[in-house]
Amino acid sequence: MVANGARGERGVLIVVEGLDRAGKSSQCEYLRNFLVQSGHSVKYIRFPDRTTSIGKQIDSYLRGQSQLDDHSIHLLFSANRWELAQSIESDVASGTSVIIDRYSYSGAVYSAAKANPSLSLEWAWSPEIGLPQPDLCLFLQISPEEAAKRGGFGGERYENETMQVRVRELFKTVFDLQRRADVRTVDAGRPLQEVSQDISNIITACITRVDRTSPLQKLTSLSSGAMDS
Ligand code: Z5A
Ligand code: MG
Repeated sequence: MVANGARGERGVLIVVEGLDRAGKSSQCEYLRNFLVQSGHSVKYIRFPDRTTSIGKQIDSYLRGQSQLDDHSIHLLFSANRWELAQSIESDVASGTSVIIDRYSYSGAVYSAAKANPSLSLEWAWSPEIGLPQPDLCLFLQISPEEAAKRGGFGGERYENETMQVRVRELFKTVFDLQRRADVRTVDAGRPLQEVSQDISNIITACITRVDRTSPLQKLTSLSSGAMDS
């Protein structure tokens, strides 16, 4: 695998998505080590980034310590990505690969899963348009039964059966519509090492395939993603 920096190429932008307890953060950690050992400079970001002032408002909302209108919290999640967008772009441009744990796809589907009549999936996607488009999105798929074996729901908002069922369906819809995105579904219900092995194979192929002399693209509207394909 050709490490970043070689021939002045940019880094790659990889997003890891999936349902609750699919193992996203565990696999991001694995992926970071895998890329570092392969000679890459790597940054790991997770959304929500609860450290910023916007992130602190999100954290309080998720813990049930504050109440916010559905649209307002949705826009805060998006703003939390926008506040890091420039630094992601400049890191990637200077040869650092960036791994992101949850991104715009989670942003759109969790809000749309609330089934608020004035918060459609299209509406939820709109503020994401123009953010850096990942070179690859790994979608960690897990059945409700396998997820349940990893412990019960935690105490945060959205950690309940009704939300998770809707979120599962909406992830399918958003990936069908955003066909520009290179999405690879990984069966995450298997032992950690088996999942990691699949991920390293997919990443190695992605790094070879991506044209790292061209800049990152931007996320487009959901419908334009479908029409272009
Ligand atoms: N949200 C939103 O509404 N809008 C947005 O724009 C964004 C997010 C970005 C908090 O997210 C909530 O915010 C989330 C979506 C919403 N709500 N829900 N549900 P978060 O990312 O901060 O949530 P988290 O705390 O990281 O939980 P998680 O993502 O569900 O977990 P995970 O990262 O997928 O799993 P993990 O922490 O790696 O592993 C979970 C456990 O399973 C742990 O004990 C592991 O050791 C174990 N594990 C992992 N993999 C395996 C395998 N393969 N076998 C056995 N056990 C395993
Ligand atoms: Mg996580």
